[in-house]
Amino acid sequence: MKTQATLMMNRSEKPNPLTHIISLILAAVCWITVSQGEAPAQMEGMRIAFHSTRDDNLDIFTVTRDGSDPINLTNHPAVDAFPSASPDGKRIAFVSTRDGDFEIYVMNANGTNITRITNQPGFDTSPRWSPNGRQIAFESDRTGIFDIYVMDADGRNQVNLTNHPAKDRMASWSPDGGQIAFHSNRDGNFEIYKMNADGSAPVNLTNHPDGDSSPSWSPDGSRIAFVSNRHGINRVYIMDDEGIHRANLTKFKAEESFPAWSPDGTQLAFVAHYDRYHATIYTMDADGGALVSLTDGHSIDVSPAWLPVALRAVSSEGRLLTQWGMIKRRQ
Ligand SMILES: [Ca+2]
Ligand SMILES: [Ca+2]
Ligand SMILES: [Ca+2]
Repeated sequence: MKTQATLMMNRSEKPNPLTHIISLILAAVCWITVSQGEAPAQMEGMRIAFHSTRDDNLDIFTVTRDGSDPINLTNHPAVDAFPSASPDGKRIAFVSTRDGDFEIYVMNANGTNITRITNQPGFDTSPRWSPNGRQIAFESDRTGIFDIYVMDADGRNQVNLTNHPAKDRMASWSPDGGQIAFHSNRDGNFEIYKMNADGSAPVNLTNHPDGDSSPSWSPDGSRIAFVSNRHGINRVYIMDDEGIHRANLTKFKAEESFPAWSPDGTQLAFVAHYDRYHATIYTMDADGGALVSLTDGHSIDVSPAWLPVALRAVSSEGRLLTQWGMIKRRQ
């Protein structure tokens, strides 16, 4: 049984750009952050970003937590995919081919001020903003095979953290920023690993003969959500950060992918893939209950990323705080 990551790699090795796009759709898991030591993230007004084929090419959209008010942030004919919000919610890192190659970009959370921060041949993808906002982890095959990299949030000081001949992909920071989870097939099949944030001391957390992929570290640091096909279909699982106490959260008939913790740790977003052209984003409580569909299933909607509410003072109108979504709708 092939994992989605395996399928993705097989497809990405073909030269057809369309297969590259499909590969990207299947490729990564969203990552979220929470500012360590701060009050619990504000869930009211929070939006969820994702990428979608609904406008005939991949663009990044956001919706409210009930799936309403979709906003296309990129609206560009190139591939725009894999959003990751900065911890303060003010910026979004994403992947685009608008300059001819898969590179990582950063934009404001309202879609303005797009800046490219990588410029290397090959796939540079799956950005994951660090909990302190200063760095972005990502994956690149610039050496010929995927490794986990880290760079400053402006693209400087790019460092290969894994530097391993296996495929190392889909970084997810621990909430204290000290460790990074990822998946790798270095033992012959895909497993979830964690390593120190400098790349040292990788530990295999899953040790299972079936495919384990797409880690998402919980905001309190105690759990890691991931995808496994150990029962014949890719489903969302949860384990503690030592790799024990594993439990399956979902029982969809569809393949599932991209688990992503909400910043307050109460919910997970994930994707159900109904077929090659239809995938829907759901949220659920961390015990698997209270399923909510955020998208209508008419397109491929994947890679959910929780977008913390970016607050700003609007004192002239007597309102202390206004969220980005409200600002955008009023413009
Ligand atoms: Ca686009
Ligand atoms: Ca590139
Ligand atoms: Ca495995």
